[in-house]
Amino acid sequence: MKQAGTLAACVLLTIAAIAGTPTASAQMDPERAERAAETRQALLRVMVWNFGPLAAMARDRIEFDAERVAINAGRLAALSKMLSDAFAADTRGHDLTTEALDVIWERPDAFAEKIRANMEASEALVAAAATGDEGAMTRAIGELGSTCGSCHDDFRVDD
Ligand code: ASC
Repeated sequence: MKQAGTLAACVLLTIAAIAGTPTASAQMDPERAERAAETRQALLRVMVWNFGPLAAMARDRIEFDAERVAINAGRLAALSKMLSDAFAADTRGHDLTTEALDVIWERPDAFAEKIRANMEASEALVAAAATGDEGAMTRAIGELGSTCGSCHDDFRVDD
């Protein structure tokens, strides 16, 4: 009986190891997970705050302001570099208010590639802003926005 119990425990542990299913308790305490989620949401909120006006300019919804593009582009390039650290905490298995999908931590290379594209596109916008060419800035804003959307397609809960 004791042996059967030990065998059952071994089988379960092996299944858990193969499945690689993270358990909340094995990861981090719930408060840390909640803070991690809040931090990445805050980062993305500040990114949206900086990108929003640029998207509105590119869509001709507000007046184009090259100086504002240059300022916000610089901020976005800095913020983009924080994404990988902000998502480093694997919060799978925690009960959180989040749109982050588990696939972020299941396919870290694919996620890192999305971040790399965002960093590159924000640097390209900084470069476009330095030229003072409105057309170049508008195109670079569109390309930066599409890196946001491309990541959301695969790694964020559908709206
Ligand atoms: C934004 C915003 C996003 C991106 C995305 C572009 O302004 O909040 O998530 O642009 O919509 O595809």
